Amino acid sequence: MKIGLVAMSGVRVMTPELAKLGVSLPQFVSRGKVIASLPSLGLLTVAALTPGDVEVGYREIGELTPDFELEPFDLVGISSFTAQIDEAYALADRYRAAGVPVVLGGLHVSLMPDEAAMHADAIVLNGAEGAWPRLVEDFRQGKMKPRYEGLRAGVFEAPNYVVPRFDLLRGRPYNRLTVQSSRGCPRNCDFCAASLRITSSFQQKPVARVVEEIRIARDVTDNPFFELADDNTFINRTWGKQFLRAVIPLEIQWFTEADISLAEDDELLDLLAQSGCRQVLIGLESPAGEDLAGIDPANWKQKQHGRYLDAIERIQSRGVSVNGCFILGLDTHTPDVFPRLKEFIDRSGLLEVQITVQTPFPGTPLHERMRREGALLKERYWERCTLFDVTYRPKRMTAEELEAGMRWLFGELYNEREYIRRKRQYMEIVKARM
Ligand code: B12
Repeated sequence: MKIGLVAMSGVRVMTPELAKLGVSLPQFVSRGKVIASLPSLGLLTVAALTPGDVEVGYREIGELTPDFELEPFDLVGISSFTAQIDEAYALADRYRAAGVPVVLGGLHVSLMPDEAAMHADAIVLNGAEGAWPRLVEDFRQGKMKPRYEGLRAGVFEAPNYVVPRFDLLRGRPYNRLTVQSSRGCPRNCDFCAASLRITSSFQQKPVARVVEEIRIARDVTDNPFFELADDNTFINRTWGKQFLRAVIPLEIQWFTEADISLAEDDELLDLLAQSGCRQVLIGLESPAGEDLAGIDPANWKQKQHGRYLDAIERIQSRGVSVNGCFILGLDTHTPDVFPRLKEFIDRSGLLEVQITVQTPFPGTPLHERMRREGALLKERYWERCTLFDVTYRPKRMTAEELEAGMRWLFGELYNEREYIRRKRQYMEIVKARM
């Protein structure tokens, strides 16, 4: 028996002006190209959960073309993010029309199960852990069910935990690989459509397992840069310090996502730098604290806002850059948010910034609220869930103003001159501490 595991790859932007602008903005494009080559850690995990006597083919599809050739698999499993879900459904429909049963799983499927079920012989909700081995056995016996619920907790504990099949990547040209050290995030922001939605609580992998995965993954590619596929890595600082101490001897370079509280602990920051961490991505969200009311249930982000500049300085002075992420189009944002954000970024010393438009991903509290308020531009807009395309009527500006503001900021932030300026500022911060 041979199972095909298929991931849709690459990055997406629908708005033509942004897509066109993207092509001419050097750093934006280069970052896009670099990350677009990441493999699907979700499917490498599914592959590892597959019984050993079953052959597995791992495939990535950048774009589904009409002449795409279907392979003779006995069963196909397709992964899902919202932005590419219609391509995933189209591929599923084609396989099914050719008589090959299809299983759909992943984030979008977990959030919109009834929609996904129309394009699949079976769907898997939440993590594949706890569901996929059962499904494959059922399939073998000709009694695969239409719906399986995977685990929302305990995914990193025996017997559910498996080392993702990094060996399936051997011989392919990856210069970056992902490893996951945790799932979920206690902050619980209303817009978040990441692993938080498929877990019941924050879960962390034992340090030894993460280190082992890095070692295995490093073996299949030539000295890759590692990205932790986490939502918020350093929630538990004791774990964080153990992890960083264990990473130092590996001599890797890596990147992760965390929240600003990381900057409260000097020892953690020193270890972070020593461990080869090159950058942490942090959701700062807005240039003013008042915009953040209600984003998370405890108003945690709003309470932190006053510490942003100091925290950025403390992290970056160690030689670990901060990639500050901002969301445009929050309820309080008027058109003056664009120059205000530019001014905040100039002042912050941030080496890198990622600006995105607020996106009501289906299955999130934000989506539910906007649907209730009648703010959504269309009922179904999944292909626009790219973090760059506008999908709703903002409260204090028009959708056109939000799009125009995004374009203006793109031009202001992602250009050579601006990058050199930020780099110089960053180097000064690093030197000042030496
Ligand atoms: C790595 C990554 C990518 C890689 C993906 C490579 C790939 N083909 O998978 C790249 C760089 C290509 C990418 C692109 C995009 N991404 Co991205 N990406 C991530 C990131 C950082 C990690 C994802 C990950 O590896 N998770 C770990 C794995 C283990 O979890 P998992 O995929 O959920 O898999 C588990 C279950 O879902 C399930 N499962 C998954 N698939 C399947 C399939 C089957 C058959 C079964 C049974 C089970 C199953 O089992 C797995 C194990 O438990 C997350 C953010 C984050 N910190 O998590 C964003 C994230 C997933 N990306 C996001 C977005 C928006 C995008 C883009 C739209 C950006 C853009 N404008 O282009 C594109 C979409 C492109 C596309 N092709 O769909 C959003 C998606 C939200 C959503 N609900 O859709 C996230 C959550 C970030 C965010 N800011 O919100 N991304």
